[in-house]
Amino acid sequence: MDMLTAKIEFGFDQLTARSGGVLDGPSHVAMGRRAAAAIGYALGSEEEARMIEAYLNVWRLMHLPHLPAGSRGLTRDEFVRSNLALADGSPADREAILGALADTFFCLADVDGDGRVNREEFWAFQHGHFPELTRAVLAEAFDHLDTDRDGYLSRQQFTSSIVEYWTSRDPDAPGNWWLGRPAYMSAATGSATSARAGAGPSAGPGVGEPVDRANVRDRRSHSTPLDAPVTS
Ligand SMILES: [Ca+2]
Repeated sequence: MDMLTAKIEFGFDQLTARSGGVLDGPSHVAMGRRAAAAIGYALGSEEEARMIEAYLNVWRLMHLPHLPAGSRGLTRDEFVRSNLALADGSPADREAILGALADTFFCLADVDGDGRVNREEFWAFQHGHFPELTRAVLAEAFDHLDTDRDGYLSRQQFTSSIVEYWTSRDPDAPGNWWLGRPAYMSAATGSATSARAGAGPSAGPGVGEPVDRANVRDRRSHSTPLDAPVTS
């Protein structure tokens, strides 16, 4: 399996870890709710409603038009196929679709609106999408995405990381680390080459370290009814 397919599959599995392996409307509501809770917005608040609405819009604009007739959600195969088509399609299409989505996501992630995403904002945003990823994994991701190491993801770093994660076959693209250590680096398929892949910083800032600027309202993560793991 090529590295891009491995990234897409891993991403889909993380994205749907709590929605039974299907990407659909309700799973987007859950993402918005989790992201809002991670930021510290109160349950039932206007801010939470706006966040959920933004995620529903992503569903409506990005995925709904591509659903097979009669289907209510995207399966892994469908998701991988449409993502590969986007990756191998024209750069203009990629920019129009994924670039625009990445821009929307940047606005959602930059909670304090200072034009950059700090470590805590990154965690809160990613937690909405990928609730199974730990703080340690996301801290390692942040370290690789923050290529100039200033403690923030610029709009450019943030959006290009999204585009790279979902479409790039460049093994050196920083965006491969969007969800932490890339799956293909530790996967069995790459066992022969994985030894030389671990060139990143060995001990970056870890779990217990205080966040440099915790601009997100607080660190509480309210659990929500939809936040419970869906066991299959
Ligand atoms: Ca910010």
